Amino acid sequence: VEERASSDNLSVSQPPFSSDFIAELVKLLGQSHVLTERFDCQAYDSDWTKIPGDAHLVARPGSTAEVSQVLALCSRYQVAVVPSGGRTGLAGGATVKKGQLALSLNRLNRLGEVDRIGRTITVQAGVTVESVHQKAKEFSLTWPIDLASKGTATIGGNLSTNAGGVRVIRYGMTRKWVTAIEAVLMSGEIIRLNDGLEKNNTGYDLLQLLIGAEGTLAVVTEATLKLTKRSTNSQVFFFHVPSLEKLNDLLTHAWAGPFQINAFEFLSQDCLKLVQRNLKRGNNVETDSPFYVLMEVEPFQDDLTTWMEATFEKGYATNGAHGQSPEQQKELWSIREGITESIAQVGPVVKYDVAVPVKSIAEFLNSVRTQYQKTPRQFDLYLFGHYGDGSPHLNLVKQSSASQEAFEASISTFEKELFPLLKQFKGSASSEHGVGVAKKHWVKFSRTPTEMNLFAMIKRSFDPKGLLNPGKIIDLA
Ligand code: 2HG
Ligand code: ZN
Repeated sequence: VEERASSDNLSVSQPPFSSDFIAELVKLLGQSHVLTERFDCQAYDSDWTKIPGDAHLVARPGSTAEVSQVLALCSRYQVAVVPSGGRTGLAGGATVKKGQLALSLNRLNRLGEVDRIGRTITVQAGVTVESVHQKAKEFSLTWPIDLASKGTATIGGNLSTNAGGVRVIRYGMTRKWVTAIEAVLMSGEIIRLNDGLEKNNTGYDLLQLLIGAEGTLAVVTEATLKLTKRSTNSQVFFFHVPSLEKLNDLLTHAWAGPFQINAFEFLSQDCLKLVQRNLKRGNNVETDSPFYVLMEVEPFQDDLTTWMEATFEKGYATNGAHGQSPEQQKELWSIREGITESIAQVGPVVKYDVAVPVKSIAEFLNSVRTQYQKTPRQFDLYLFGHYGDGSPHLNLVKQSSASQEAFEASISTFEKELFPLLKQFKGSASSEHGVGVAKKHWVKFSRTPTEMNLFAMIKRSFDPKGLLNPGKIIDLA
């Protein structure tokens, strides 16, 4: 719930910025790249969670050297720094508290050349995911991390959150697709990790440590991304699935199909109805089924008829659309990609982005639904997400008749059961959105005290003064 997250201890309180500090910052970057008016700074307050922030100072360095100088300056003045990319995060990892400097990486937007023999591209942190896709496409290649926010999400943020998205079932998460990182430590020192090597077994993997660190260990300024062949013959199915059990059957049947599965995404009927009503998409899909699956495949053979016939004969799906042309596929994808936006139009929402072993997802979701039935109805439950990865999204949306207090109280009741349930299923409290500030109080359900101690030691060894994105992931005593 927004209020609860915002009142969390984001950091020890900081003094207001001194005029000397601001003057030195302006000297480094030039007046036009230091924002001091609250009106100009407010866009940097938070991410898509809208957890309230209060940015009063924004630095917009234009190079790694300038990032280094800014961090060194902040260290000297003991000013806390919050790295800021496209701010499409869903855990409040970019939320800026009063007295913290927002460090925008957006001017670091150099897109390098594609290395066609090594199949990589080197880009700066502020480049959007979509720009990487467009560049790679010129060479029939892609960076296979794909998510609805790709037009705004930047590489720095993607790496810092180890973003997932809709094709993890085929390609894995961001961390599999990075071979070098340049980053700046809070002291101002620039580090280059791994330098594009495919194989490098020389001790601890610091590159992987920075991926998913949510900007708490170092500021990512540049990365070399691994590319792969772009699929050109993919096909998309949109199935009507009569139950969660049948979703499992359909997935098992799909694994045995004559294709590679690129995506296996599900949504409940309520999600479909919202997308139809609020975004006017998918209006020709009948709302006759409790669940729907969007499956993207890359066939090994031209004809998928036999496989499809068996799908319906065996009752794994009751109806379906088959998108073969790029336009049809885009239309089907737009239903899945519109869910978050259509939910945002309804009202306050609490999002859980959890993971359970794939084999347990149906059972887990059934338990969640039972729990939902038992909880006083102050919210509606929307289920969707990455079924094939065991990574469902639970969105709890306030009912319009409920007061904010009653909504929050019912969320607390629901959570008290949800997290033990997750533990019972050996799940994770955050499958892909990270921890930020929004999920700090849930981490203990996924990590042991020993792990949390190691987290704190790692954090201190990178950032002894605790100035880099303080209060995100963990609170240091
Ligand atoms: C998605 O899978 C994103 O569409 C957003 O991770 C999920 O809004 C959400 O809960
Ligand atoms: Zn997701």
